[in-house]
Amino acid sequence: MKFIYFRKTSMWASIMAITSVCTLAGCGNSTQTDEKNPVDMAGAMVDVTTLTKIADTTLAQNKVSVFVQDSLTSKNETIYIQVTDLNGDPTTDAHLDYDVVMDMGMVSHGGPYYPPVDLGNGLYKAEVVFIMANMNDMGKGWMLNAFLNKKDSLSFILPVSEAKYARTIPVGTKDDSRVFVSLLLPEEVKAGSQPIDFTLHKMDHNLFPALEGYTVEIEPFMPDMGHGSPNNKAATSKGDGHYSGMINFTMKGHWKIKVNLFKGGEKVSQEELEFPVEVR
Ligand SMILES: [Cu+2]
Repeated sequence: MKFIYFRKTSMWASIMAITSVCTLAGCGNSTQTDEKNPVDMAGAMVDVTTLTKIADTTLAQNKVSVFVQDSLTSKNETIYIQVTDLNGDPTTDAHLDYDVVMDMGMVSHGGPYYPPVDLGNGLYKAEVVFIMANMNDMGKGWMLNAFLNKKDSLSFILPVSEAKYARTIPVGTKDDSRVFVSLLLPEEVKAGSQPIDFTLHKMDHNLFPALEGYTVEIEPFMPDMGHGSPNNKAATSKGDGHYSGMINFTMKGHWKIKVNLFKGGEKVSQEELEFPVEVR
């Protein structure tokens, strides 16, 4: 475990919040499954049939299901929340909101997350940065609290394991203290020049605001061969804490991406970060 945030003063408030959500929703109602759930989502931007359902719950009039790409790890992840009627038909007039909290037993804390994006057909996209993995015997771990039509509160336990290759790393900075730098590349990429995206968030008590105004300098290198690559472009702000640049992997093999944060031409991160990536 690299980092835990102790919020002693608000610890009980957080635990009470979780307890009350569970009481309202009946947490025992939730099922945790790994099965694929084929749903006809023709017309939607995302094909739910290709996703993995990790949880669902049934209410008086609705069914709410939580989908992910494969599984959740400690990084910037996209979660899909689907609202249907009891027959499984999409609910088009639902209002959905959510937040995330990590219950670590004695303490709990939040993490960076973005407002839900309504994809239509009762499907919502939620972008969340899991700043750490669930830990054995320490509370319920990460939970997604969904609020449906401003009246039903649902609480889903999220299985978040350690990312094989670090993708969200905290670093000290000059102005924003600890900043969470999330690389959005998968573990494996293809050789060649390609876009590289990051998100930056800081911690402000229990809020994790997105950060603007940085430049994310990148330097790919092959540790085994002692060389880098030309024609890389630093990632610059696209808004909402998202940054985009270009990275050039000139051959297959094991690479590392060195990352430093700059602001106004000055290096402001206190240490260089290294993100490993396999180029196939
Ligand atoms: Cu935690």
